Amino acid sequence: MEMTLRWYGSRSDSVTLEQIRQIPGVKGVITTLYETSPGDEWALEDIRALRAEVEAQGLHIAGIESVNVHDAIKIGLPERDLYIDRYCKTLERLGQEGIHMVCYNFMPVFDWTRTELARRRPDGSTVLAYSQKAVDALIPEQMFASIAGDTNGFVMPGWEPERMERIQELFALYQDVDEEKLFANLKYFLEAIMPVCDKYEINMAIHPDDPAWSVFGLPRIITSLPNLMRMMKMVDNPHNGVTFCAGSYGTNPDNDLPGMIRALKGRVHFAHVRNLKHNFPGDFEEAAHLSADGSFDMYEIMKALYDTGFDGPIRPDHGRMIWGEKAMPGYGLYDRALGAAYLNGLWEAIEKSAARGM
Ligand SMILES: [Mn+2]
Repeated sequence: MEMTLRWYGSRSDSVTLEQIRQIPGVKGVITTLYETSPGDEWALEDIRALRAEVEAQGLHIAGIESVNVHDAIKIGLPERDLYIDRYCKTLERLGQEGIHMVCYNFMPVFDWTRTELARRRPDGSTVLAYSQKAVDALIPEQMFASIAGDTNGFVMPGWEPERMERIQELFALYQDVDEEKLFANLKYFLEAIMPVCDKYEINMAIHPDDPAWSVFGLPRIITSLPNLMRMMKMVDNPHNGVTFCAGSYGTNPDNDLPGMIRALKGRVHFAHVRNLKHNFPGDFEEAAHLSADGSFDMYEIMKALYDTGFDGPIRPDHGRMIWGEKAMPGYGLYDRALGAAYLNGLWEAIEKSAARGM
């Protein structure tokens, strides 16, 4: 595995590359071209400039999160071929620039969903949280307004105000898209991009739906092991893989996280490892990465990655807001750096125990 940190670019992130470089064991960043929109063809010179900026600080780009998929592709509109063609051009250029892992998602309308961005925990830290009761009481248009005041002034990826203004229109477009249709549209997309992925050795890593169930009646398919196995089989190419996001799959306590990693051996191309605390059914909040602070066994998650020979980029995921930091909720420096150090510690212990035959 390679420990990395997500970086939102010098224009949007409060965390700098200089700071990231000082986190022990972090040599790679996960980033994207934040000025692009889904459906844009990325210019080679923009990719080169981003790469040069990262490399000037002694780091490298370990992968892209994300190259977003245009809604026409998810919905299956006639113009999808045009957008798939552009997606392929972007992948080609990333491959030419030595980037071989691309994260994406296939979630309709909403990216991740939370009902609170700053729930206070007993230790005074604040975290992102989700309450099904709160979601059930909202209409989709209110969702954005209800969290907008807690973003610390940052634009949350997937929750851009321009996108939220189009919510009703988006819901109408997805009206006839059920789970079966979404699977079919994903298959169409993957089959079209696999030749480019084969040529440039690009590992595609689909991010799970978060939370791992239908929200506001929209179909969600990347939620469970049976659905993932269906996806792996429908386009059976090693470059068709997953982002194993512990926090997203773990929103559903029925998902056995280490068991899923073991079943997906060879197809996990990227890992997001964080912890959640389930309070009661339908209510969870994000926790520190430490096993004891939440509901997941982080040792077992890392052990499953180790045992399956995982060698892709890994990153700590959302962190708590601590020590007075003002940053994009979930993406401050301090708690993610603690997360990286902790995960590196688990990995070293697992590696050394294995070498001693323990
Ligand atoms: Mn994630």
